[in-house]
Amino acid sequence: MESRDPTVVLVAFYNTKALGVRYLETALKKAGYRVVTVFYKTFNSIHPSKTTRAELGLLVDRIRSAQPLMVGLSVMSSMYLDTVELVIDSVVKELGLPIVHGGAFASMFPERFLRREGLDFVIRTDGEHAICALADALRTGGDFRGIPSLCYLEEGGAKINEIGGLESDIDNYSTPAVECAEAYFIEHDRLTEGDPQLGTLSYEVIASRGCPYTCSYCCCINLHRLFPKGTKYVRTRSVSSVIEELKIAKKVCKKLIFVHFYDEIFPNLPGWVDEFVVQYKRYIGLPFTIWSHPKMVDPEVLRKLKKVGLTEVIMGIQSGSPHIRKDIFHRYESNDDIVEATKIVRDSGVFWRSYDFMLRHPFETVDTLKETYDLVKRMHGPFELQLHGLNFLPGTDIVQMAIDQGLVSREAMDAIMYAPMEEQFNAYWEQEKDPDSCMWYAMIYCLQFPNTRRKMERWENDPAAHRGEIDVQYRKAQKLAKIRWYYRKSRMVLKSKLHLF
Ligand code: B12
Ligand code: SF4
Repeated sequence: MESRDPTVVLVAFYNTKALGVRYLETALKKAGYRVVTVFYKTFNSIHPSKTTRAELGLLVDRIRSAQPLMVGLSVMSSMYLDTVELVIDSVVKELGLPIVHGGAFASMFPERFLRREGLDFVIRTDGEHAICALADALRTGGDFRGIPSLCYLEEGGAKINEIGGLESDIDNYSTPAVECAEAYFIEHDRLTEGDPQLGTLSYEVIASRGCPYTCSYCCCINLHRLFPKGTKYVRTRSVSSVIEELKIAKKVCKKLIFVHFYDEIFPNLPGWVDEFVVQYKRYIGLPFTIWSHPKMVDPEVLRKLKKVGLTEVIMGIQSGSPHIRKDIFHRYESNDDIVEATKIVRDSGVFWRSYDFMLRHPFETVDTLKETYDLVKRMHGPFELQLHGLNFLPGTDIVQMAIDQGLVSREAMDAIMYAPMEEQFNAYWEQEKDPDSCMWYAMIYCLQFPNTRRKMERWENDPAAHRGEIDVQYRKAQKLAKIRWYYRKSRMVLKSKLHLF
């Protein structure tokens, strides 16, 4: 027999860890609601797939039996909108329930989700307070129109309320539900009861919200522009709040061996790291990874973090071309800053160093690829290179730049950004068909391993004469990368079990 407490169903898409939804669960439970959380499919960047009819049926049945006041959909990304649309249609047609949408993408494009008179809502940015206020209004028949950050339809069109009621001290949002009370996981036409996060090897945590930088391909700056004037670019939790969350994670996720900090930039407030290292060592003691930025690496901080388990630093570099970085990506570090940052990270002795690049996009030329090759050669190794393409994301500044420069038409851009997810993940902008572009890309990749690197350095003045050999070396480097992946994972497990930091 289902409980009759006022209930909200929350749905996370392609993300079994979904921090946003877990924060909402905490807020709603505190406000007296029963929360049923459905993790709808898991993330798979290699073989992404749209939902099936059977999965939709399972979701509808689950929602029906929970008898909720409303259903909350977390639309963090535009990459899986085809599945979100199918879920909306099923919930509307078969259940006729109010739906509230939230998450980064819904915050940027609320009107897209306001299509049914009176029953659709969007909450922009932080959802904790607004979702509770909306649930209260629906439960009591109260007036929802004045709720800050809420969007809804009224006669004459969409009503987009000002964003408001945000906490500047985000500790006030408490900690996310590490173990959701009533959780279900739907994948491969099956529904499993229980929180899928409990079986994880790695726990994902975020100690702050926001980012101080303005990269043109990222939504962070566009989201920040929505906030009321004066909202800080970065809001950081206290160390004790983060440690409380991790203590719970350690207790309930029995197989846990490492922690990922998903902060855009690891907290750098005065005193924060000093307090963190003491508490992390005392209570958590697991290896962990952080994201960093060439302008933010600090040898002293890395040294302190390494002592208590920092085993990997992931840093976005994106391009070796100063023009692409500054004028296109809006990243203002110099090549010298980047080389120096890689030296600091290398000298810190952190076990693993991964550097991200976005290559072969419409702004790229063979000359800018050569500049990346030259920069990577100067970087201090060893390191892992993560070479990505560029996914244009709706609402980011780079989209308009590509259109204004005549590189892509608005129609073609929309067709790509809103294509089915499989096609979006494979959008590599035709450069993979250009032989010179492929050759320089392969040469950059080969700089990761001493043997393949030596060959590139030998051939770099006349690479076209060695095209076939470069290709052979590239395939060799790809195999080496696979072996390295197993080495890295096994070392991480050992470090975790034996506390080898
Ligand atoms: C951390 C992060 C990740 C982590 C997620 C870790 C986790 N455990 O959840 C990882 C690395 C796995 C990840 C993956 C991806 N991400 Co990401 N990610 C982020 C990042 C940096 C922070 C998100 C976060 O956790 N914030 C903290 C939580 C508390 O906030 P929140 O999620 O926004 O949730 C709050 C509100 O949005 C709202 N809310 C959220 N859901 C709901 C639902 C309802 C009903 C309501 C009312 C409110 C509401 O309330 C929440 C609490 O306040 C954002 C950038 C950003 N500023 O949002 C990008 C971001 C969301 N990611 C992005 C992308 C593209 C992706 C990927 C598609 C990348 C890829 N190609 O593989 C995948 C997709 C994953 C997925 N299935 O959604 C884009 C989305 C833009 C877009 N148009 O698609 C962003 C905006 C960054 C960017 N590049 O611009 N990501
Ligand atoms: S540094 Fe990272 S999170 Fe910050 S704006 Fe740039 S891409 Fe986005």
